[in-house]
Amino acid sequence: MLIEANRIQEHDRRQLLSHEAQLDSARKFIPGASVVIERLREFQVAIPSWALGTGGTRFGRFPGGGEPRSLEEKLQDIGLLHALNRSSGSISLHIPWDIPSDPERIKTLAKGLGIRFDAVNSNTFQDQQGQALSYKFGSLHHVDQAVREQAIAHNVEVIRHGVALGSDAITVWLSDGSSYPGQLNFRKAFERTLESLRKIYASLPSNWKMYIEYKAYEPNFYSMTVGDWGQSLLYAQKLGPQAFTLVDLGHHLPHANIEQIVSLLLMEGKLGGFHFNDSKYGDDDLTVGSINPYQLFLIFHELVEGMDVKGIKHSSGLSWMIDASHNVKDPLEDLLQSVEAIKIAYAQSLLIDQAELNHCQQTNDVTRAQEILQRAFRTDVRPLLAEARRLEGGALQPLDLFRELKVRASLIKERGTSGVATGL
Ligand SMILES: [Mn+2]
Repeated sequence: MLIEANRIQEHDRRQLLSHEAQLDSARKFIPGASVVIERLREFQVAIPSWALGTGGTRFGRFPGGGEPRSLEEKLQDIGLLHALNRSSGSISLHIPWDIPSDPERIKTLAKGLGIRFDAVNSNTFQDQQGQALSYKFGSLHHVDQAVREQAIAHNVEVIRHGVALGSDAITVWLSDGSSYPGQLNFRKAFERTLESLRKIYASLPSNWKMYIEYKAYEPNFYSMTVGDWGQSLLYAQKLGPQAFTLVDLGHHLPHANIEQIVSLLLMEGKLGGFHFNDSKYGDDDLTVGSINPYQLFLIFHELVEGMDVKGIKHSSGLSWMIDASHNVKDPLEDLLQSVEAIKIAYAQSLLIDQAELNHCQQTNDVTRAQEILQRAFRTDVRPLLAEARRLEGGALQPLDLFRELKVRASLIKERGTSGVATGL
């Protein structure tokens, strides 16, 4: 299914009067509204290929139908999102779930939909059919060199697929760890992992980046070999200038101050990218902004402040990606909500008067500092988002139009109810 431009224009025409009234009022009380709109027009968030189908838990999965059955259909789904919100112009692939049989054809299809290829992801957290050696006790940290070599070869292969599609980064997330005390020598596990990562790093093209994602626990419950930002940063520093830390919002212990982590990684020039989601208890992978939008705003505040100090371009300096799972919502609706939440937090963070905040910090005016942040957070920036979308040819209200056009019903008609997206 494709959403034709005239359907979007017709929707925007119907909404225009009320949109303009809201935009006029927003412009009156938001200084620099035009600059925010311009920034929003550029901002893109990558959609992971595995988020287009219904997720599940170890207890069950309740698919809603019309799931993409191939890489082509995954691209088409992201094309739908991008047509509606003009901010979902890239895809993050997962190998081996998304190996393109014909990279040139896939590239042409993506180009036609205005989609580029973000970081490619390797998978050594599960055994694939026909795989010679098992990752039951880890991959890059495994005690058996033959297992490590197999995992290294897989990552090199992922880079090769990424090069063929025009991607320029690989994200390595390891489930390696231990579930019981005594199972693992921490130091030796770190050293073996570093040696393995060095071999993968050596095969990176010169314009590529390697993102090292950390996670506090799960699937291992006693230790993780890349368990926190400190460990990830150690690897990234030892590997070299093309290696960076990747922050996934769900991969921390409860109450971690993620905004402080972000600030310090940026200071060190080692923040590579972001996986957005939201959580209440653990790695819940819920819709971005659904549980704790204030934390998301505080993170964006540190991101924007830190990027500005370093002269990093907001839209392309870091890799922005959603990494969520949709168990009870339509995946495409959930993704529209997530992209919207990310852009709201970003736009609000642009409203912070940095000079005024800096003055408060220098004079220990704690009360005023809080007021500055919360004034920005409590500003309704949605008319600015809508205007940015309209100017880019997107829908003023993407979710409404998605429902009006009965997109899911069309996808079910096209693909049936029983198809399962690869990787799920
Ligand atoms: Mn992630």
